[in-house]
Amino acid sequence: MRSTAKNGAKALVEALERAGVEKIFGYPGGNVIDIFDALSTARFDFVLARHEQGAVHMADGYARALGRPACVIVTSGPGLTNTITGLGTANMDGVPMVLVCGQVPLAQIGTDAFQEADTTGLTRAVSKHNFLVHSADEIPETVAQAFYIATHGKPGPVVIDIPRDCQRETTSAEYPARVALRAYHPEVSATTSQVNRFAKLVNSAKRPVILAGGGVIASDASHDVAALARKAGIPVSTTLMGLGSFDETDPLALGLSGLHGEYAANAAIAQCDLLVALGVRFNDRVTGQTVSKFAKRAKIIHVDCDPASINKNVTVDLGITADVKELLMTVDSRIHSAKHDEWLAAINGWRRPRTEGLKPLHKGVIMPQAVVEAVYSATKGRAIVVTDVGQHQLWAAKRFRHTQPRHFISSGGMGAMGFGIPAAIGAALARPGCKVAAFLGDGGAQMTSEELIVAVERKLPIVFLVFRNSSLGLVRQMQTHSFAGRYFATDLASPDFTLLAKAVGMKGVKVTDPARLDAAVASAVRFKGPVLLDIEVDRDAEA
Ligand SMILES: Cc1ncc(C[n+]2csc(CCOP(=O)(O)OP(=O)(O)O)c2C)c(N)n1
Repeated sequence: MRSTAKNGAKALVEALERAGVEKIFGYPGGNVIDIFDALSTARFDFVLARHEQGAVHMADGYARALGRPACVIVTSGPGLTNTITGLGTANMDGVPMVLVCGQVPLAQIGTDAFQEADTTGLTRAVSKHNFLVHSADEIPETVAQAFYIATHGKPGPVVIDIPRDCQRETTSAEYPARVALRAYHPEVSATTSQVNRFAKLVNSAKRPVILAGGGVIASDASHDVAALARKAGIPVSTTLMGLGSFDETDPLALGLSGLHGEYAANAAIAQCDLLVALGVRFNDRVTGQTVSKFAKRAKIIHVDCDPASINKNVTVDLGITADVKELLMTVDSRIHSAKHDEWLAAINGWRRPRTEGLKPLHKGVIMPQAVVEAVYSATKGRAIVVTDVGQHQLWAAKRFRHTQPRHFISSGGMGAMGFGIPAAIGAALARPGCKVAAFLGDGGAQMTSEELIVAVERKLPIVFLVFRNSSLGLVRQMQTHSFAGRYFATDLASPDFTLLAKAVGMKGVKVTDPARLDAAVASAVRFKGPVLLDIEVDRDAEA
């Protein structure tokens, strides 16, 4: 069946509808003006960010909270270059999204035309794949392929660059019924012998540990990990990206491991005889700088959907390229019930009391850890936690007891300051009715504060918590320990964030008194719309 003729912009909009897109994040400009004209009569909810970096981080937060690919549309040149940090963040953390950008007309590519940028070159290193469209006829099929690539195998961002003349020329091309990609077949299953070896290693281990990463959440395998852990009596630690993949109120939970992780989790990994690593990348924050010392008494099983990650950073005894959920479902019947009482007792001996970090360092000054506790209790642990990058990120990661997947959203691999505000907006748009707690440093909050107004426009139930320590805290902490306290470029003046909030029509409250902290947080959590708490915290507290 041939559809009626339309221009390329309309073909794009129809293809995005067919791909299941509901919301589009973005920013207009001359080289996407035809696309925006087509959008004006389409049924999408278009979210206008205030900066293209904000649009991509919003899309990222939306995709992570919802578990579905997000869509972004920006213009050529500066529109595209502003997205690079957002793309890199999504690429490192395996977040599915399709970013469409405008391009100068085909004949002008390479002529230094106004707002021309080499999108293919610029996005190659920060996207999973990129396309440059050469005619309107290619648009529907390219959109279908882009969503396929973004969501199959290790998820990631895919870029479609559409020259302006391709948006304007006529096409009657149809959205394909099936995607046929000759060179991309990421779906791989474990062999029977791998499944048997997995079961044999687990059944014979005396001191096993599971390490759950973001891949567990991406493959929707949280229940399967919990089933394996409980049946075989295996404690579970998570990476930053894996927080929420295992209920931290479970006695088998060890919490975060790695550079900033819990002592007990790291001790367990150092002492275990089997490490079952599921959906992790083994980056340096997980393994430490000396990879040879990581889990050095253990046999290591590594299951990941990305074949390139197996034996990349850590040499393993059994590497399986497979979907984590599918593998765990297959292996389940071969796993024996077991208890490892002595091992668990040893681990329990390594646990540190949760009161650590709550004792005030200076009288009358709020401890930042107490802010996280206050949010946990006011939201009964049910908030979606979004963070920026810095000390506050680590306190939010470690002190909040994460119980559900897709409820901890943070820039893990890239560690991009400025992620928190827009990602919180994206998460709130993805999950209407859910309270979102955005943990922000006073540094990171200044990087993307232009997006606060979007939370007001949309009346989103977000509590923005700015940890005012008047410093770039995590860097200052490094200067304390590694540079004998020679502080440089880490003292930070900040605006009165409550006035900034008020300027965009948001409620803003200053909190300085430790005795008022719990009540202020509880009242902000009860508030229906967006609210910002500017909380003065102890700058000497360490993460
Ligand atoms: C875009 C970007 N620039 C620089 C850094 C390096 N960096 C990591 S943490 C940090 C300090 C963050 O300070 P703040 O936002 O105030 O949070 P805090 O550590 O005080 O909680 C810096 C500068 C980064 N991660 N991202």
